Amino acid sequence: MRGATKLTDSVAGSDYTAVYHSAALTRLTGSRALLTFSGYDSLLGSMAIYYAALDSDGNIQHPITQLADNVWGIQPAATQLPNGRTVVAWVSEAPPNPGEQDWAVQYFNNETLTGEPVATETVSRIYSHWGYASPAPGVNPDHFSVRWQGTIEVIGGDYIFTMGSDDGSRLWIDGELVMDYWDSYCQYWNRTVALTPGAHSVRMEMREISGAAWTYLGWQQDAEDPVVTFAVLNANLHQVAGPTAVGRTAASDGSNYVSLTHDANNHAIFTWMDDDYFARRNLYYALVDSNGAVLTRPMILQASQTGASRIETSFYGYGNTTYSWTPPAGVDSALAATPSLAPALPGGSALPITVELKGRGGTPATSVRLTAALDPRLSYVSDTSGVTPTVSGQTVTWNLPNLRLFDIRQFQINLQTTASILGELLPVQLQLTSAEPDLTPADNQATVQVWISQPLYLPWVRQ
Ligand SMILES: [Ca+2]
Ligand SMILES: [Ca+2]
Repeated sequence: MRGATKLTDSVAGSDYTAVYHSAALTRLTGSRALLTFSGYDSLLGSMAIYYAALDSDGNIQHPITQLADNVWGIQPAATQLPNGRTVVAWVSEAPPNPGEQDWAVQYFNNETLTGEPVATETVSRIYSHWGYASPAPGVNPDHFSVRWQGTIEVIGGDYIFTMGSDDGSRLWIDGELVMDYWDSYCQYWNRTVALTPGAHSVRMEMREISGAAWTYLGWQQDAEDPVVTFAVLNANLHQVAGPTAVGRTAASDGSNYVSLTHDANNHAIFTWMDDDYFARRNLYYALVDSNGAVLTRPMILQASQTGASRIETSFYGYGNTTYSWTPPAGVDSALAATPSLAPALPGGSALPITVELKGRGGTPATSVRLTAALDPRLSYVSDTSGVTPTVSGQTVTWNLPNLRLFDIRQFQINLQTTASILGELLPVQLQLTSAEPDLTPADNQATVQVWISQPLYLPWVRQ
């Protein structure tokens, strides 16, 4: 057994990393565990998503790696698919940046980008912390300037650009100067820019006067609703797709927690909840493949489809779920009746019987019929189904609408009795049928015993 071990003090060039919320552990093949968490990146000045892998001895098998920056996301969850790829998902306050891309970089040994560059390179992010050192071979540690040029692809809308540098910097989008802080130093600046869908050219320049130097450029859509976001790691835990938004949560009060599981076909299954623990009426669902393609955009399973006023889940609906379910192909209806013992006054009314009909199969049940066979000493009075039953002798028959998957219908049946012997039990046999054969006939029947009984009120004694 290994004692508690500190993973790290800081990551990604940050001065420190503060982990917010709880970290999640996911079991991986090869006796490994994936640790996912969100942390505060002091260089970015914002939250970022991180992951790392441990081996079975608790040693770091894959170092802590930043998966997405500037996300304001919390508590990422993960699931490893049968093909070895792993999907990590989290909730952001805005759609993610379009991911890494090529930026052509030019370094100049002056503060004014004058003359020929002394060094060039291509980087995938504008995100560097050079400290007091030179940013590239042949470049001064002070009194230098840098130009980045690239093209970003956006889905369109208002985008918040965050530019930061030590010392000054300025930003052009499609040739227009949108931020100019050339004479400033060591800060972050924001500007919201409306962008049409498609490609836009971006140019950023910075200058270093002296001391430490760093730089950053990020952008994200200006959105108010939380966004479920994911990325895909390959078997070696290198990022191969994303970050990608599966779309907005369908309700503005979507929770900040997402759960993940998978099926046998290498699909990651996303579910998340409404935020209000006491009034959760919606469960959201989306399906993603191992290449990062969104197969099913977010859809809602409503509480009305489960018959309860809210959906019960684990804490905040968060976690790495381990279970997925495919409805059986065919018709499977089910019947329940409560109470199983329904008290009745001698020669009077019985406590109403509540029947509940459920659709559990992938195929709708048609010609749905409920029959109640009453004891000879019972008679039908009324019900709340909205359907007028046929009464033939002691048999009451309701012809009901089709029962689809997740349908739940409840109604009450009021009965009267002629029996008067206390303690007598009068059976009511309930049977649910449809035009199709039922996959599990055993749960299509129920019995209620009407119990002839006398209400007895005990005196209240006060000491
Ligand atoms: Ca400086
Ligand atoms: Ca059944």
